[in-house]
Amino acid sequence: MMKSYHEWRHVFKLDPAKALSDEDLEAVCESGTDAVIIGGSTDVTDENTLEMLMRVRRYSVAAALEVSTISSVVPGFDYYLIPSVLNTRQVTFLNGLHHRALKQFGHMMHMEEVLSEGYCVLNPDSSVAQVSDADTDLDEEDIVAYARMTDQLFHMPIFYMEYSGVYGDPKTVSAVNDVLGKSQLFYGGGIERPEQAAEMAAYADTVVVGNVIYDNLKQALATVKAVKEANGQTHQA
Ligand code: 1GP
Repeated sequence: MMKSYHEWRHVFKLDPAKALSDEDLEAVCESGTDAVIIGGSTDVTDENTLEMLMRVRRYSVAAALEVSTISSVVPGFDYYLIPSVLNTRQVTFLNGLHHRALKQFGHMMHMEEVLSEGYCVLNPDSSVAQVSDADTDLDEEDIVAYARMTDQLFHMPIFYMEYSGVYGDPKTVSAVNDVLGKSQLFYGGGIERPEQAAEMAAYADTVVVGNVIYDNLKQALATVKAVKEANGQTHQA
C-alpha cells in the first residue's frame, strides 16, 4: 500500500548513477521502508532515472523523484520533490531552475504530486554542497532561521537537513524540530548504524538513509526497524 508522504518515517534514497543488484534492490524495497527516493547530485540522466523507476515499480513501495536536473524528470513517480537550496550563493539553485521548469512545463504539471523542499545543505565536502555552491558555515541559530523561513515564511511542506555523507548534530536537529509547525522535518546524512537512525528519528519526522545501502546493506536494512521503533518526540508525532 503506497504511503502518503505525511506518513513517511523512514525512506531510502537511491542514486540512479550507482549500481545495485536486483537482489539488493528487492531487499531495499521490501524492507518495510515507507518510500524510495531516487536522486543524486551527479551523473543523473533521464535514462538511469527511468531505469531505476521501472525496477522500483516491481514493488508496492512509494517512489519519489528528487529533481536535480530538469532533463532527468520522467513521468510515473508518486511524488516529485523539488529542492530549493536556502543557503546557496547562487539564485539558480534557490529558484532559477524552478522558474525555468515552470515556464516550460508548468501547464502540464500535476501539482498535487509536487512537494517543495526547503533544503539546508550542511556538509561542505558533499557533492550537493559543491554543485549548489552552498554556504555551509552556519551555526544553530542560522539553521533554525532557515527552518522558520521554510515553515513560517515560505510555507513549504518539507524542511530538509542535508548532511549528505556525514552524521549531523542531533542537538541541532532537535532545535529545528522545536520551531517547525507544519513543515515536515527530513534528516539525511551519514547514517551507518541503526542506533544513529533511532537517534535522529527522535527529532526528525522522516529519516533518509542513502550511502550505507551501497556500503553495508545489512546495516542499512537494520535502520528501518530502528526508526519504526524509535520514540519520536517530533513536532508532528
Ligand atoms: C543524501 O540525505 C541523503 O541526499 C542521505 O545521506 O547518503 O549520507 O546517507 P547519506
